[in-house]
Amino acid sequence: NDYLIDSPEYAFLKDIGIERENCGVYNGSWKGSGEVLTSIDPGTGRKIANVRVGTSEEMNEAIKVGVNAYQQWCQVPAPVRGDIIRQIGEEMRKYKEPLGKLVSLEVGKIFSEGQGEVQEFIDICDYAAGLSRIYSGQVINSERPEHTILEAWRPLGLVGIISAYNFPNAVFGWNAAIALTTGNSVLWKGAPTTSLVSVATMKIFSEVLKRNNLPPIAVLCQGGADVGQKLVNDSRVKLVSFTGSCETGRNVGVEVQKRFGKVILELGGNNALIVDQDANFNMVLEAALFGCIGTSGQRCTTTRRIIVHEKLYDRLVKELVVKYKQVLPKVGHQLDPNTLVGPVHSQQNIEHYKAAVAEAVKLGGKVAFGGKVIESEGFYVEPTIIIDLPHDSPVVHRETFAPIVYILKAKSIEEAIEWNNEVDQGLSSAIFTENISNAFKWIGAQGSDCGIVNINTTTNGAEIGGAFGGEKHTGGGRESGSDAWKQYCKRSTITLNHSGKLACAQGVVFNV
Ligand code: UN1
Repeated sequence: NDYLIDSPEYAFLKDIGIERENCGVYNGSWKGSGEVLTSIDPGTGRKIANVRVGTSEEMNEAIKVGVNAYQQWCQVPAPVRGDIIRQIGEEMRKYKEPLGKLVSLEVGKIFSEGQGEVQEFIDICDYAAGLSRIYSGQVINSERPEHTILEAWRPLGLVGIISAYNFPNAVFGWNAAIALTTGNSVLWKGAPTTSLVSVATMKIFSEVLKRNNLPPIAVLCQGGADVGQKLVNDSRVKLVSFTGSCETGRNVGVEVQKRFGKVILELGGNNALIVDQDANFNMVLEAALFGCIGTSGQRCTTTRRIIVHEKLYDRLVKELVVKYKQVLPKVGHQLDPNTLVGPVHSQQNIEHYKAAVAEAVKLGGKVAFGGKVIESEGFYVEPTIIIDLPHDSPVVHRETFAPIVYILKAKSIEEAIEWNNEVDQGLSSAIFTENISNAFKWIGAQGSDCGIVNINTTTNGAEIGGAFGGEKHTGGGRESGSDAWKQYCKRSTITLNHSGKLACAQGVVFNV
């Protein structure tokens, strides 16, 4: 019994269409002639199942299929499109438990977080179904008599989605639900190490399309960098929504811009939680715990820095260490109900963790808690607190995708905000304060420069209703709620002359 899928405990995988050998390409039918990837359980290092991914030629075909399907889909009335998305949400509801369990198993996140991720997919489908009936343009007053200016939002065409391993289901959901509702077709490449989630999600998705006699308006091509490159460089892909590192995202942004395509970039974060001197201390402790070590520190919104007022510094370090001590026995397999912190995703995360701790110590940091890899068959590290580093140490300014937090002591809220903003990344941020002036300073022009600017709640765990994304090296894109849907559309300004006479704007007279 080499593979987990062969043991009865993992029979739930079959309920969501996973087999021992899977195809990683869907373009109306399932195929894949690239290399075989073996998905592993980061909690044990054991094999789950295999996926034969696509080649760049198969990516090329998937693009063709997606573009063709678009021609039909863009003519379907928006509320009818919304109803299809509603049905997809219903289907995700039906499979929430086994699909969420697969998310947990393949990523390494605990059961409730795996379930929570599929819940985000369901929520965005509900949102998109409503959006389909209300998203609209406007009527603008014209300066010319009997003229009307209209603004309309039309689909772009085929939208490419490249998602990361840490949210292998929800990130596709946010993009696909909104892109499809606004009349686009979508082409997805998930992270290679979470190919099973891509396959299971697309199976559930495609059943709804088939049942409604729709062409493959959502296609999938799993694969490596060459396959991703094809998607990025192909001008038939009108928008590329990319989630991943700042480094790769910068290249994606430049490549897509070269061909005047559009991008949505959701890149790294270096999210700070600021603790004012009058903060609700118990709430800070809870927020820090979930923020720093939830999802084993592998959300882009994870709290990476705690910037605390000097009056509360000693107490916070002391009490957070006590909390971490209580958590340590709860580090374990992601599907064990007693686990609070699962493994990190791969050996690579372990290497990054080790390098960051070593560098921090070399730079004069002190490990207040943790700091070591846990020797076991999976990929486990100790949740880690590092103190005494200068706020601008290189390691503090870098995003390490692991449960490490740097606690920094600040003299004032002004200084804390300055440190919050001095990093390259600009995704999420939070302040804990009861002081109304400081709260308004935080959300004002000289406050946090991030896309997410919270007060008295965590840096992570954003809801789908708001726009999700960040500034600076985080890439500037926005997904999910608010008016993020506009990015999946082209805007047409329509001047309509119903006067029967031609009149130039600005009073220009031009006739012979
Ligand atoms: C991510 O880590 O890629 O705010 C996204 C959150 C989630 C999304 C995280 N809703 O934590």
